[in-house]
Amino acid sequence: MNSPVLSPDDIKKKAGTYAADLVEQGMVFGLGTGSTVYWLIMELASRVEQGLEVQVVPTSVQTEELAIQSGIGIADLNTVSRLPLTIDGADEIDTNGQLIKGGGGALLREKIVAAASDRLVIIADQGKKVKTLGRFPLPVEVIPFGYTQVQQTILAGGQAQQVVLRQKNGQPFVTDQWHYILDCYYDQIADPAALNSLLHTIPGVVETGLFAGMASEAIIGKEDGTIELITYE
Ligand code: A5P
Repeated sequence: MNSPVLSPDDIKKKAGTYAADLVEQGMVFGLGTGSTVYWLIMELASRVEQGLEVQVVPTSVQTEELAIQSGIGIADLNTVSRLPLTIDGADEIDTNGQLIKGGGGALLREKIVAAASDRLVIIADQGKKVKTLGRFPLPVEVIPFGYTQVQQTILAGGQAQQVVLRQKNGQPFVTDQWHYILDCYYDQIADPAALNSLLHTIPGVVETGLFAGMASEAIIGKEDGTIELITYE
């Protein structure tokens, strides 16, 4: 018998649903953003109906609204010391577990929550796995004031081929924290930690979508319906 070939959304559903087993009764944990996390929230919603009591620190307004609609409690990051766990999606994952995030524009809160977490578990479909980061344009969150200066500086640095202001409905896309996003096109990002540090030296850069050395594990959904579990050093 041939193995099933799951649709992209069904693969995300598998990974998201699988991750719900990491959540324990009474836990306060970080909840990411995106279409894979959506399925985790749906699974949590059904477990909440069956008596699961948890609180989440949401990484976006979108996730917060969805969590509230699903009966999941919300915690304020300012009231916790550390989070034992955060589960989030990613746009690219390299072989060392370094990530590009921010395709949905939530990278700033996602990075703050990830940094506050003892364990960052990434849920994704197999298409997100790459040898070296860079196929996906790198989102860089910037202050709207003078953003074209940041754009020019990134380009002048020589590594990015193109730096594009993200738009929505013909207007600059505005993040939950009222910033803009520059999508930066690289051939390859050989040293994500170094590029992250370099970008942070530019006045006006708030955060980058490079998450280096932050992910501890990944739950990867595959086309044949199986799950690959990866642990990073
Ligand atoms: C949100 O800004 C991103 O970092 C998401 O975590 C990422 O885009 C993954 O989203 P999907 O699960 O929708 O692919």
